[in-house]
Amino acid sequence: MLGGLALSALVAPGAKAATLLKPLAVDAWTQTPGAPVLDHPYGLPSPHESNVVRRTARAWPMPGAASSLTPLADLHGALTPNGLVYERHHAGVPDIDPDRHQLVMHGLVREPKRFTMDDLLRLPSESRVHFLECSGNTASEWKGPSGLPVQLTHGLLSCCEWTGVRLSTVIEAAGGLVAGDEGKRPRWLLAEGADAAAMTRSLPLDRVLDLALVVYAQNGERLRPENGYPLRLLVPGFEGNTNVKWLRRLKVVDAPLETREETSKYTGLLPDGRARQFVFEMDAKSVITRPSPGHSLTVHGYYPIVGLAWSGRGTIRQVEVSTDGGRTWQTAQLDGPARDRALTRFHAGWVWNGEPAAILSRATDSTGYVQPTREALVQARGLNSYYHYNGIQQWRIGADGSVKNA
Ligand SMILES: Nc1nc2c(c(=O)[nH]1)N[C@H]1C(S)=C(S)[C@@H](COP(=O)(O)O)O[C@H]1N2
Ligand SMILES: [Mo]
Repeated sequence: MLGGLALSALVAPGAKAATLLKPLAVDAWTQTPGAPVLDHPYGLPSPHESNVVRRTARAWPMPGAASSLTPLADLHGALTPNGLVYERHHAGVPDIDPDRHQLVMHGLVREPKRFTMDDLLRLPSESRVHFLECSGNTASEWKGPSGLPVQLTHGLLSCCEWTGVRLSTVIEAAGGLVAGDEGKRPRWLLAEGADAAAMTRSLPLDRVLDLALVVYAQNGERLRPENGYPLRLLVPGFEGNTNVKWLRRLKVVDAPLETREETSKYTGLLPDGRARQFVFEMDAKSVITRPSPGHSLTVHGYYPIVGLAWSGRGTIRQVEVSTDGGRTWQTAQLDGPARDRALTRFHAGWVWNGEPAAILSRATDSTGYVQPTREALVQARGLNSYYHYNGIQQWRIGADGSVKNA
């Protein structure tokens, strides 16, 4: 672990003798006043961080259909800054006037209702930290190591503090659920977006009622246009697609609507020809973000292994790290108390002796579920699956210090 011996190895020999220290230079930026406060009424990152941006891995065939991925290797802590939250649009980003946008709550509720944004802002609100992951995240690894860096393998992933109104509060504001055959037929919730894709999903109401939020803010400011401004559904732990952006309609129904997004898409073809449908929760997963492909180890000695772990079914109980390709494992330290359905950062100490190595992480969640190997996943689901890949991810370290997805 992070022992005194390992830490002292970080300091160059000789630096301990204070008498040998030369004074710091007085650089130009210390000698003249800096830029005035109003240069950027809305703050921007340092220009020296201009490489920390969302990137896209592929060309999309349809206008507006695109994704951009979060630069996980360059982030710190558990939250994703708003300008770096991954994006996935099926028909581009609509430009919605918040003064004209309305949400309809109808179907099996007593008093179907339309809400303006002002109406929603007057309802009791709640702020919660949750991850969001596209179920297509890491699909690149189904057939084996893709060679891609972590931004492009795992970057359809972000974590924000979301603020909005509980779904149950919105239902209450519409008079509550219609009584009658309650308990006989489970209720479903249809959610519809106002974009040109009219993204529409059916959700099992009993599983989302206490969790889901109708949100208008992320990380303290109103939603970004690309993340659903002015309103989106947030279903903690559920696959990204169900988190309908630009939300305009919620309808309580007594059976799923079998929309395009839950039949031809977002289903998984199994080896026996059957399909998995309505697979909502994102299974426990973890990935090492540092060191990761593109980094290089430049000295023999101590390196922290840092990464992220998350589960759509609860909290992260444990993360283990291996540096020998999975033969032996050590328990990683979790940074702070693990939050429900949120990214949890982990770190483990490692002394690299200059030999080739293979580093991996494995998450266990609060239900006891352990992140599987790729082989186990393929065994269970075959190779025609695309969504919900959560296999253990390995990075190879070469004798030259290079880090590769191989
Ligand atoms: N209306 C609408 N909602 C949508 C989408 C969309 O294209 N239109 N994309 C979905 C998909 S596939 C994902 S993974 C998440 C992405 O959310 P983000 O762009 O805020 O990261 O939004 C979901 N909600
Ligand atoms: Mo997605």
